[in-house]
Amino acid sequence: MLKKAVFSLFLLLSGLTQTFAQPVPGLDENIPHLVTFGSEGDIAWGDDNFCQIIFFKIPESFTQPVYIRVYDPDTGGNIDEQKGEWNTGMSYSIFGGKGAWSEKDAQDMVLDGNYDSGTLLASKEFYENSEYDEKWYTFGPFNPSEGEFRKEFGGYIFKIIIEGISGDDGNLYNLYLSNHPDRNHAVEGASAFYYKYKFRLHDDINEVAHIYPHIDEKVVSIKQTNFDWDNDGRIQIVSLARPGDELMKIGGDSEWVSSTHKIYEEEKTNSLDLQMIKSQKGNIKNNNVVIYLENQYGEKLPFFSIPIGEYKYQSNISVEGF
Ligand SMILES: [Ca+2]
Ligand SMILES: [Ca+2]
Ligand SMILES: [Ca+2]
Ligand SMILES: [Ca+2]
Repeated sequence: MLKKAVFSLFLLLSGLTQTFAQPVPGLDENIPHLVTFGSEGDIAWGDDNFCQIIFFKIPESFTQPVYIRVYDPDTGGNIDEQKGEWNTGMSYSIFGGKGAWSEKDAQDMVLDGNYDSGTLLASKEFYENSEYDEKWYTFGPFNPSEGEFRKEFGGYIFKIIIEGISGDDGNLYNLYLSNHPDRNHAVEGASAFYYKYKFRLHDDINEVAHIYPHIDEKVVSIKQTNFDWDNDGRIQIVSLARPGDELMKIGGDSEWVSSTHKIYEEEKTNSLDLQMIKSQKGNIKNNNVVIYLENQYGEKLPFFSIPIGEYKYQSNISVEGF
């Protein structure tokens, strides 16, 4: 057991897992888009504070330039969520250097604190703009060593902050960490992670979305908190120790809801698979949600775009009955 735990930890820290793709949301997550609303948005539409923070880790061994690419960075057109006229501005800022990740306010998204810590490497504002509608915009190149070096990750960390600066519409978008300026090509051994995740669920009731919080060896219980789930089905916990019969509490429109769950030995140094199964009869569309997890000390747990540990759990997902 100890040997297994040490091995999993080694995989996490050295980045030697089979992580060859860095879209956010991740392929395994099956989440269509991230969501950030304009600064005048109505939180009942599913974004509690109009900001999203995503981290990327580049392994120390990777020395070529990297790029952070954004799909549909504008707010307007087909993908985005309109309220009245399109009037939303969105800023995208990329940070590296000391403090980019290690500043707790960044991990906790403390918007009146030092969340924009580190060295600003690039920044751009987007509004409604057909030039960028359903297109990719590329930030970079960045030298990996411009990130914050963290020995425990075995590499360099970059941070992107996506923040509504005006307007009330919903910006939907995707990210990709690439080693190429004009196409998505994975950076071998890199990964993306985040502590508070804001995204759109599929409209199709048969699509199951996943997130993969990483459970380290000191976690004995987790508290999950979610916002504006619109009673859309259920969230079930699947792991080496759980078949999926334990549910996390969800709430209705504009509601914050939490539930606490014990962690089992087999789950430590692994990822949980939180499966989000839509309501089968609610016909719930455009459902934007927020979720985060904390350990028993109130520290936020990272979700990784690619599950880490002894994956994959081949559970049979039943979508009946909700
Ligand atoms: Ca508007
Ligand atoms: Ca658009
Ligand atoms: Ca957009
Ligand atoms: Ca919602």
